[in-house]
Amino acid sequence: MALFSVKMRSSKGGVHISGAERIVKEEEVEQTVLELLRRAKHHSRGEADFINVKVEKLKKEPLKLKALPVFEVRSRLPVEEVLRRLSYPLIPEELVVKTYKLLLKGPAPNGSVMRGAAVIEVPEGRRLEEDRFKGVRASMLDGTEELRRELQRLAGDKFTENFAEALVLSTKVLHHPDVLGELCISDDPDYTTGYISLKGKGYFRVEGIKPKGLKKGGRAIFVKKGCSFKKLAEYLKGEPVIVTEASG
Ligand code: PML
Repeated sequence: MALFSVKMRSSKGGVHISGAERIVKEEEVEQTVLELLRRAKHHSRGEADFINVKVEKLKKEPLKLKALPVFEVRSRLPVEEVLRRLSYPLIPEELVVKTYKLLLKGPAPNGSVMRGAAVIEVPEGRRLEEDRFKGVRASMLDGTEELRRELQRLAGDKFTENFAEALVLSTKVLHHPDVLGELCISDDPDYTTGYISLKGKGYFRVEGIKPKGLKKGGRAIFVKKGCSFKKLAEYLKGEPVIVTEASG
């Protein structure tokens, strides 16, 4: 049966407001386009003056993945210390802290938020993305309704749409053999829960990862030395992935 990718992105005055995507059956395309349009129009960050919706037939069957195991981190330690402890020994402690500071500062060359993720080689911290404004974006992904229901049940009042989407994205990112981890801080000034995902461990939600009101943030993907940026970008952008169920 033919499957379609439906992608939406919206902006106001040239500034990104929201984005979402789904992978759906042919008969669901119309309904999905409407849903994403509605979402683009009514967003907490304001009313969009530009909305782009793209519908594309998939050229291959999506990979079906189980979501990363999710952990809620509760700690009184400073965030930097939490990240250090979680990422040891996969990612050098100083590299994870340096990357955290970079995302808070704005990782693009002019100190703004990047459009996609930075790619950071472990252990030295060399940045591999060719364009430091653009970075690389993971796309062609979705989660099933079953996953959503399980996440709502497991996360309870900590469930958010951002969480479900981020878990799907990070599950895809971490599935690549060269990826060791991903650090994410939302650039939404009101959304202060971020995460670090680590290979073989899971997705760790960190409350208060940034101060409320800060418009900075972004994503960083940690990769093994020798990782080909080109091949990683091809996988992240082009390989369709559906996350079917939660872990645990
Ligand atoms: C974003 O939407 O910009 C990032 C969302 C991060 C979600 C973290 C979580 O709630 O688990």
